[in-house]
This record gives sequence, C-alpha cells and structure tokens, in this order.
Amino acid sequence: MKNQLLKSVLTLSAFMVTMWLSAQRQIIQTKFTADPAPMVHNDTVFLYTTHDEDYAPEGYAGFRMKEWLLYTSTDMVNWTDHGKVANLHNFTWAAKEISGWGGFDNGAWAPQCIERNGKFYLYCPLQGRGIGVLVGDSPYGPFKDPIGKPLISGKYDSIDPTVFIDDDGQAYLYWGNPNMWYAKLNEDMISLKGEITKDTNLTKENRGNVHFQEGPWIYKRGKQYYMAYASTCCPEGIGYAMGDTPTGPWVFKGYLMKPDGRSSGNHPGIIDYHGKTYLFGFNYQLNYAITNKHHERRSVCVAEIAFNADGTINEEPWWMENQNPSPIRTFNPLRRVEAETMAWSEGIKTCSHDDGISIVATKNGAFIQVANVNFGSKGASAFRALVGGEKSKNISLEIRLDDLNGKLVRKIQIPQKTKSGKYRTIKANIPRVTGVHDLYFVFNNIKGEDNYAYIDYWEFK
Ligand code: FUB
Repeated sequence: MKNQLLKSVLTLSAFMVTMWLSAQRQIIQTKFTADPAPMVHNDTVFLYTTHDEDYAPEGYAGFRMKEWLLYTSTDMVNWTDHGKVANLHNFTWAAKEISGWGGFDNGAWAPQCIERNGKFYLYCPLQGRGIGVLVGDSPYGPFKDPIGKPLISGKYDSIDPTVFIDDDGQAYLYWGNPNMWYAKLNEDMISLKGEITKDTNLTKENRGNVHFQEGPWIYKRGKQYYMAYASTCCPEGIGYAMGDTPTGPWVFKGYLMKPDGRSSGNHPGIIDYHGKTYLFGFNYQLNYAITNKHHERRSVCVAEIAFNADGTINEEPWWMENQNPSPIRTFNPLRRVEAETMAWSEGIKTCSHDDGISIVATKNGAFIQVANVNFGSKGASAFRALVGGEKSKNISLEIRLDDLNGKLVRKIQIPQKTKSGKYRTIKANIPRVTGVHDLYFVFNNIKGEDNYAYIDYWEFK
C-alpha cells in the first residue's frame, strides 16, 4: 500500500508542476474528493466532500467511498483539512450489502449540511440503501444518526440530497437520479412533513428539454429560486433551471458549465460569500496525472460565477480553462496554523496525528504553498513548528517566499521523532519578514517511504 502511495505521489507531482504554472487548480490535492457541499457559517466556508479512495479500480462507476470529509477556508484560496466528519459506521443500517461492495465498505455518496437553531444536519446518501440524516452540535461534528433508519428509503432514486430553509422557515429536501424528488421537512429537520413528490420538470422523461441527471443543488437569490444539477451523463456538465417557488415549476436556463469529455462527472454546490457567488464542482485531472486510465478518483474545483440583469447566470468555461477565485482576505501567519492548511501542494498527503491531522511529505522536493500570507509591517523574526522525521537525520525544511525557488528565509533540519513516535518542537530565528507573500515549505532529502517527514502545525512570531 505504501509503495502504491509513493508511486501515485511521484507521478502526480510531475503533473502538478505543470498545473501549478497553469490556470485552474483543484483546491484539494492531498486526497481525491468529489461532490462538494459548501456551507457558510460564522464567516467560514465549510466544504463537505465525499472521498474517493486511492484504490478505486480502473473503470467507470468503480466508486470506492467510505466516508465524508470536511475542509474549511476563510479566504477561498487556502483550505484546511479537518479529515473525516462521518463515515458509513455512523449508520447501523449501512450494513446492508449492495452488489458485493456495500456494507460499511462503500456507498458514502454526495452529502449536504445545513444549520438550524444551532444544530447541524448532515444529509447523507448511502448508495442503494436510502438517504440518512446525522445531527451534530458543531459543523465539525461529531454527528449521530437520531432516527436509526433511512429518512428517504432506497426507492425514489435516492441519492444526492440538497436541503434548504426558505425565508418563511419551511425546509425542503430534494434528491434524485434520473428524476428529481422533493419533500418538506418538519422543523426538527429529521422527519418529513407530508408526501414525497416527483418533480414534474426535472425528470428522465423530460431529459431532452432540461438535461437533468443527478446532484441537484437548491440556491435562492432575492426572491428567485435556482436549481443547479449535474446535466445528463456522460460527460456531465452543470445545468440549471429557475423557478418562482421552492417547488418550481423549474424552467431550464442553460448550462453553468458545458459537459467536457475530460470529466465524465460533475456535481454543483453554490454559495454566496463576501458579496461573491461561487460554483463548486469536480474533475478527474489529478487521476489522469497518475494514469491515462479512468478511475473514480475526482478532485474538487471552484470558480466565481456572475449574474445577468435578468437573474440568469453566465456560463463558465470548463474547470481547466477557468480561474481560481481571488483571495478575499490575507492569511495571518502570526498564530498557530495547522500544517494541513494550503492553497496548493505537491508530494504531500495528510494523516491522523494524536487527535488531529498532520501533513506527510512523501518525496524529495515535496512542498506546500500557503497563499497571500500577511506578515504585517512589524513582521516576523522567529519560526516554530511541531515536526517529526522517520529514519533519516538529514531531512530539511526550507522556508521560501513568493515562489518555489523564491527567497530562502531559513533552512531547518527536521529531527527524527522520539523513540515513542512523538513529534518534536523546532524553533529558529529568521531574518525579519514583512508584508504579503506566498509562503512555501519545501522538504529536501526525503528518500523513500521509511523517510517521510511530518508537520503538525507551524507558527511565526
Ligand atoms: O460520488 C458518487 C456519486 O457520483 C454522486 O452521488 C453523484 O452525484 C456522482 O457524483
């Protein structure tokens, strides 16, 4: 497994150098992620995703998905990995075997989270078994299944839930492939109010007119309702329809993004954040960096979208021809920063460490870029980090500014972990750094899998 991981990382890295120089970059590089479900809470973007396992086999629809992940950002360019927020074991009824790959091993498909009265409701489809709901007191979890059974049974094309609370307090749940269904939710958010209804516009029968496939995402702007969705497979683009009520009728308005042969799937998530509107989706480019064979290994992308005077939305170019959003604020390095926070990386994976997460540098030259970092006018003159090396005593960490080969601030040896496997704190004085820079952490002398290096967190002072 470790060898396989190393091979993937090395091949991926060659591709990433090219990507790093080009326009659109996938926002998560340390794992394969799909089905983005963004939520804004307390001025932070919480991005829930599915997780395509590295071992997903060659071929179409060979999904291997066991858990749901969480990333956060407060600037739309640097994302922090919070790891798994829930997995199939959160649902006792997940045990049901589906086509040899069900049970607790597979089928954790596209979720969405919403807040109501201080509780967080995570709607999760278990492929072939129905849609469940988890509840937590925090957007980070832990989440629990309060009803112990599917909220929506395995009938009704039951995947890809999207949830919404209208201004009058009524909540709605929508889902489906190849038809869209919906139901009202009671205020408890864990039970249905009334009947399940099949939408009359977004259906398989009406596919020629509306191009609906799956992955609906409800969004409201002013008084106008929008339903975005993965458009007819395959390849899937992102289509959208507009309506005057939360239940339509939905009028097809075109594509937010046309289908593109480079990605068999896509899946919208839309949020407003700091006066801008963002469309999330995914492509397969990081998989194709490793192999020219299709595997269900996807990577989440995001782009800003713009509205026309009549409320319609501009069509965006496909991800690879698009641009990453501009940062909405600078990043503060003068505090403890979790090392799993980055705008871009190469040769880096994340792993569990104590109760949290750390990054793992898996190849020589592996690096992390943290974008738009503001050292201020007073600046920083010291660096501290909690780190650990494997066997080698020669692993070094370079701190550079503005470019991978940019100004070298300081080169620091990474000590081996303690005998009991604990990380060690490193401290170093640095020539004063002021102003705003892209910050690079570059790892050298990593030779093979017994030689990885880890960082839990870092801080400048
Ligand atoms: O990720 C698994 C499934 O593939 C999702 O539920 C669909 O929307 C498609 O992206």
